[in-house]
Amino acid sequence: MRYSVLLLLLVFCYSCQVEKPNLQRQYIDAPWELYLEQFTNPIADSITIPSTVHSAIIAKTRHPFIGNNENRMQWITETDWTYKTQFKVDRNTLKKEYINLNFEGIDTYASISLNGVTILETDNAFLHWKTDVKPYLKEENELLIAIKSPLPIEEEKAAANPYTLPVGNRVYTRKAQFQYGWDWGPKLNTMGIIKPVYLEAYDHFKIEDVYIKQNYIQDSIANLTAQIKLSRPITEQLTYQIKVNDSLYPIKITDSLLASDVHATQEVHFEISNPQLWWPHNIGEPYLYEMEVLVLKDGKLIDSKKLQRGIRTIELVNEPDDLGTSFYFKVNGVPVYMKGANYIPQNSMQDLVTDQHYEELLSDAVDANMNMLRVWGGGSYENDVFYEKCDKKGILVWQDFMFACAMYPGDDRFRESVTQEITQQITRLRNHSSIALWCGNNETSEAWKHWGWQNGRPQTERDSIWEDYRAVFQIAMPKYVSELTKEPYWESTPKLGRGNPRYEFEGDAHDWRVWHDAYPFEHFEDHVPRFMSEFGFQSHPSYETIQYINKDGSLNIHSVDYASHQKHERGNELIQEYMARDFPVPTNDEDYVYVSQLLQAYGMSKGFQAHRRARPYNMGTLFWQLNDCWPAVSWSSIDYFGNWKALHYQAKRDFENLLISNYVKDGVLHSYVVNDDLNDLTSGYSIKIMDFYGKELYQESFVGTAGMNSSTKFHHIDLSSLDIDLSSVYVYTEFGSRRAIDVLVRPKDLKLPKEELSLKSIKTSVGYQITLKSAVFVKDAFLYSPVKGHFSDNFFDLEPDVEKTLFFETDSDVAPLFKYKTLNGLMDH
Ligand code: BMA
Repeated sequence: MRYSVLLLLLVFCYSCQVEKPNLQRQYIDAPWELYLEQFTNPIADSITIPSTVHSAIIAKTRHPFIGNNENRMQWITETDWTYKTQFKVDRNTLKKEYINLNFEGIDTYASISLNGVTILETDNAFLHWKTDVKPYLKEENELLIAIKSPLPIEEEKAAANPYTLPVGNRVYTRKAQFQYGWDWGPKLNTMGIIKPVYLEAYDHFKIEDVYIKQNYIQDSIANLTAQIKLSRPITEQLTYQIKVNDSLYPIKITDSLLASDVHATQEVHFEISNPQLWWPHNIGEPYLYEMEVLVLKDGKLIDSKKLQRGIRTIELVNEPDDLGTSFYFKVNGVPVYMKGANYIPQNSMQDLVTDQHYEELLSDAVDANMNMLRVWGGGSYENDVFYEKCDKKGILVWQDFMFACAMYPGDDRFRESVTQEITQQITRLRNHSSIALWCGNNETSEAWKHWGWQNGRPQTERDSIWEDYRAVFQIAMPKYVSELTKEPYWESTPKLGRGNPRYEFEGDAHDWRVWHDAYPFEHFEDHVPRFMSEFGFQSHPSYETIQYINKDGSLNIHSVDYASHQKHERGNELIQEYMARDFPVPTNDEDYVYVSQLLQAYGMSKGFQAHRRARPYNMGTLFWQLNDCWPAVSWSSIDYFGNWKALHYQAKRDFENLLISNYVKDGVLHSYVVNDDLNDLTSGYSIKIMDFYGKELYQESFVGTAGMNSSTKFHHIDLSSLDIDLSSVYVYTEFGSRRAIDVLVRPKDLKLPKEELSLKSIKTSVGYQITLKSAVFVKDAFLYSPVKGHFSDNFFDLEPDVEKTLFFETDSDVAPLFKYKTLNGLMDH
């Protein structure tokens, strides 16, 4: 029965595809001109959209990412700018019944006029603006977008507010908050047409939005509803059709002949039998269905919309237990341990981020075995391409709303604008299977409670500020998230600041005891929270990035140029302090940069492993931060030019589903196996203690089982019972496909011998194959080359007389010179 319905549907749908679509879209993307003042000479022309004023004028001025140019470019933010373009519209388009002009993103305060008529005033960079232009559009048109500096507008708004809000005037403008300067980013407060501009012309009506709502999955059936919103209410009967994988999949449509309701929406219910579920990539396949919704009137196709949709459930389990309150995600009913990082905008001039950048960065996340990224609240709701790629690659997204480290105003326009913003953004993103969580803000609740912001304020003022917080994060957001989506809502990250002793036991945590409070890295081992949503440590970027920052092209990390790219006031001091605790401190810059990366990877690895060992108490580890928005000293694991730091290679190792984790506590070596796969693994386990020349001093082996989705303690060794100099040995552990190499003392205390490394390389079709070998144990071998490329592995240890093969991928035709550094090379011999 079901299959006969299916066949009829196929035949019918094929015939409607040949119909000419009713909807026409015309992008107004080039060429635009940019003026300092209207109607004089343009400062830049041939501009394409998206555009920011900074990127548009780089060629005429200087690059804000080089040297300390940033300081000399602040005038750009203080200036008003006008974009102008001319475009033609054909007669057929002009004859259409409805013609709208769409601006998917304008940063921020703009007055927009078409052929001399003001058609729009904008004040929120996170809104999609749309306006009817049928009355004003001609065959030849002029479009003008006059953007005002946000600074005086914010001052006016601040003056109208009855009291001063904690962090300055950025809170008055709905635009990416990091543009005002952050502890990893420049003050590059830009303006522009940051998303596409286009005309949409149609007769009758168009589909405004389609939401494929997943009702339930039961008895091998996925029950779904397509919520279809039309551009206006339609009283005549319409035919709705749903295609899934071009209808080749068993699909059953229940009702499909209906008029839209007064809200112009209609719901069509359908089912998919034996659905293939979507999984994060480390657990299964992120399978996506191709879906298409078609709306016909009197047998004629009026509009259709295609999308890709995964079928899966997501739950946030936040339940009281013996130890506090859990915080973990279940995907398709299975608890999934989250491994990943916090994502910030990839460029201060966000118009410069290409699809290729998204592809590379998100592939790098998958390569490092990450299954979750958090889109941090001080940046932007990302472009569609970001979420499309996360859907395809099986990366879950923790989506913050764009509010960070501040208390926000509560005037009518602000609230109205925020309501529009959150409903628009949820509606835009809710079909993405990657979205796992909607989170109200970054650290706003923590800041209010623990950062001294209430000090000296009268009670009435405190109440009023908190009321404004409640209105958005406790009332509006949870209401719209639950009305518009099925994904969970979390009010603020972290749940509790580290000033609250319960932060380790409830909800998610940002543990900045390491770094901001200068606690030793071992803190991560003794204080494991339920879900670590932020923790981090800074390092210097690649040599390429340092040379780019310094105007003289040098590797000098003490230059004035370079100093302006360290935005944390105690940053360099803290790196130095931690380095002296655990590593030899080199005196030359080139070695110092190398050790700073080892230090970051070393400290963060203690966290990753402690968190994973502690599952199911802890169910997630997201570090601060994946990427950079400009060339800088920062917490990132990948620098602005896409180079992996030691941390990214370390995360890749520590985030593999199967992890051997060894650590020393009070003279005892504890050995764990963590298995994130959904199968038990029984295999031979072997642990050896070896000296640096390959002599075995201790060994133990047995067959063990690492239970699925759990952490198991396999073995321990009381080191004091062995007659071994701990600074002259390494530990080799093997289980299943994994091998781990660990040392038993701080790196600076190792008595590493002089290395004798041999390096051979042979050309391959995509780069070079490199083989390394050493007669003695080598710690932290780092390969580098002046030729741009990517090493498949780096910052690794080498066992004596064991060959290591890796690859260097490059597009360059220049034969690279491979150089290396090792920790052995930095020791006094
Ligand atoms: C976190 C983030 C950012 C900040 C980082 C490092 O709390 O939310 O605000 O950049 O710390 O200080």
